[in-house]
Amino acid sequence: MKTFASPDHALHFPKGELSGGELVRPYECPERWDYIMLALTAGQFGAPEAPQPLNMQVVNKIHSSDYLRFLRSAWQRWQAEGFNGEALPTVVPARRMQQREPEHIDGKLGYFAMAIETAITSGTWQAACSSAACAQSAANVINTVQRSAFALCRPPGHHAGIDLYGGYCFLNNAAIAAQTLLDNGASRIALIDVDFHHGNGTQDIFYQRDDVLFLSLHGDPVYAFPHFLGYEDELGEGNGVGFNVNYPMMPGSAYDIWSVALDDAIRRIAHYAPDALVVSLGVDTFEQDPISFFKLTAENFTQYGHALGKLQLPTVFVMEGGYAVKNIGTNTCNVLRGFQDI
Ligand code: OKP
Ligand code: ZN
Repeated sequence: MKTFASPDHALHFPKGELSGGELVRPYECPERWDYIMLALTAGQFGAPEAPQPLNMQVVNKIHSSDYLRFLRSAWQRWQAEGFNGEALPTVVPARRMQQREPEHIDGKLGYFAMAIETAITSGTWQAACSSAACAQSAANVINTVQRSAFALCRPPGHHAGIDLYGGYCFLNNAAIAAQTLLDNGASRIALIDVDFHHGNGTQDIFYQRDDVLFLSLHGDPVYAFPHFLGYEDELGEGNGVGFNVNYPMMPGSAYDIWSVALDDAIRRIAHYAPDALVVSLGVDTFEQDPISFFKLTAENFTQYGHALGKLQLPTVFVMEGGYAVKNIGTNTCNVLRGFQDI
């Protein structure tokens, strides 16, 4: 399996994340990347390759031009105001307040935010582009010989919507991988999101489309971030009706429950008969994850990797969350090893 990673991830390292009313050291930290690199290199995967430059034509099919213009210039606008801290929103457009994009950066930050814990800093745009480039390169390497690839994306992407950032995400790396596969000739993609959190951004992007079947296994939004999306009755819209499948699960859910949802998702994927599979791979379902409430063990990651491998589909793995930093490399590689061991 080819793997892709970029050292540019380190350009995004905010000092603060708004959590429990405090500015804490971000859970989504650069060491996450280091531990995954270490495990990849120590295992049978070898040193990852650097990605090719990001093809913005694909990104423009996923995110709005207003949003991309905002992200690209947010830090510069923030600095131009003379602000000392990292760029965080303070005002958000609540009900009946979403008619226009404000001119002031304070207004823009809230306008494009789906959550306000995530700071934008000087290197955020570059890091987000390189992260997306890893996903894109992994998608581009898929052919009859290379049946699978892994993108060590950081920052993650699945909370980033058409014109929304937040939840540590800026560009939707998995959606960019799916669109890349379509642009390379695929006609149907299945995108399964196994991160603990609902992939609200990916759902948003493909909600009206029937060329990407989106399935997400996650903590019930009644109890878990992102709270506003990820319910079972969200089935898609227009052409997309029936192409969005959510599996919300209760606090404390272990593999006996989680694997039932996975088996159903796998059955639906097989029935859809896609040309390729994209996996939004978050390992924050781990029992020791500090911000999540599922109870998967290290061994469970190998098991579900194996189950995904049995689909026998060209597969692009895109890294998402996972905050038990010391275990993140092992758990991620367990999925990849399970997948290959078929
Ligand atoms: C990103 B990814 C819980 C606050 C949650 C944001 C979590 C973003 C997760 N009290 N904060 O899906 O792993
Ligand atoms: Zn997550």
